Amino acid sequence: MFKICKRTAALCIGGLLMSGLCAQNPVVQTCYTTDPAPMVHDGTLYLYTGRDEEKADFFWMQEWRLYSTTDMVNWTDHGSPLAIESFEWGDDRAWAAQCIERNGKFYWYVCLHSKLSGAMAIGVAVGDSPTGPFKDAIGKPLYDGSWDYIDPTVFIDDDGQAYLYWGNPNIYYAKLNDDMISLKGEVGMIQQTVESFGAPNPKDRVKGQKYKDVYTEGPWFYKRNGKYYLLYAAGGVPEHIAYSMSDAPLGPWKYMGEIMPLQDTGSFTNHCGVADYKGHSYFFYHTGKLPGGGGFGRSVAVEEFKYNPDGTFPVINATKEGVKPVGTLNPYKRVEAETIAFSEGVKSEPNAKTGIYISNIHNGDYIKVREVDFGTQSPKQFRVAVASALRGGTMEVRVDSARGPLLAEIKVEHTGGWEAWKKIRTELSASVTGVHDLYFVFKGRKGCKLFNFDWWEFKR
Ligand code: FUB
Repeated sequence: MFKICKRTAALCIGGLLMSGLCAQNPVVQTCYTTDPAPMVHDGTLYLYTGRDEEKADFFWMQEWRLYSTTDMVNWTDHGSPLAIESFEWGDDRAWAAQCIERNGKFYWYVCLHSKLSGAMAIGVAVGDSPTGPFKDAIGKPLYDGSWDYIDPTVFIDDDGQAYLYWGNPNIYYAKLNDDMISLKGEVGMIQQTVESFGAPNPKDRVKGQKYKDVYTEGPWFYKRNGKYYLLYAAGGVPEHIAYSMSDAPLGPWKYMGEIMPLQDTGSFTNHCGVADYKGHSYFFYHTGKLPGGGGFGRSVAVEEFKYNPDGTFPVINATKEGVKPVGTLNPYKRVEAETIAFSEGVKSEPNAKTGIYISNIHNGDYIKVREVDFGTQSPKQFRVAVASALRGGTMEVRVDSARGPLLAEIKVEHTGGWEAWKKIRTELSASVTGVHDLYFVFKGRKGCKLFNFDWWEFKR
């Protein structure tokens, strides 16, 4: 039997194999994702996002989505736990949002178009776990009534006081009561100056005058080592990411410069979120770089960075390679098919009973899963759950590249429906130990859907 012990080199020379083989960005390839808001809870990094529609000509967004990781390279799709229809008073534009935990409850602050005011409003949903289910916490907007009530960011300070910031092009703020679902006191507006944000308040700006920078939208508010940070999309469109710092939660703010300068992201908006995880600092943003994407077809990407010794940001540039793994994946515990490092062609879909699964599998599509740790003893068997309403196809399991050594081959036949799941097992054709990337390469009749894929696991 062929033995695979050491990692075999993946061929990453441009265009030699499939285009995404060395890419980690964008982090989700099964649909468009926007406006990233990372949250670390209980050892897992959760990534709350929006979703652009296919072929959209505006931000006609209908749902928010959720992904999670424990290694920064394999992302599990949790579907859409919150959508426009979760808010009876909303009718359109599921725009930027952020989730935070307090006393075991998860508060997801969103903005959407309000039927009540005919403008944008801030809403809040609540859930008992980071993945939901979530429901509108108050059955009405938290703050309603203006085009620029968008992009809420939330932070709970060390003294327990929670704050919201939002706005485009004004910067609004409010304190939250301890219940997290009502505002404490009046909503305020931050006075923008050249010193604090690079330019005066929007109403005081002189047309045609070039300013140092211009706050636009998408604030991201947090504290680190006693300093407060407000990151934001800046410069009008196209947007870059800049930031201001302060010694207190409500300022005075000091403009600190650009973090992600204008560059070829393929999107005229940008929107950031920052998180520390497993000893590393990560900067999330969005681009238009998924095939078919653009200004209204955006996708979340991530870069690792190190704060400068004085707490300021380095310049961060967009890459295709993304970040390095900070963990491994256990193949002996059932792995959901929607846990993906990179894929081409496939989509994800929800099922009320079995959860999210992978669909839209065609000949030549593949799913890559990274850092699979087989240990020192090779598995003997590979198992999957699949379903097909047509004639099925083949799943090849390959190691370290899409044309790497073949570990197993699963023949899928008609199972009686696209959600008529069947468990199939096969003995391995090679032995494998150590840490490897796995590729599920799908083969079958050209043009038609082959089968759906729910989960996989190896057995010793
Ligand atoms: O995604 C819709 C809007 O585009 C967001 O609310 C803004 O921050 C910009 O990213």
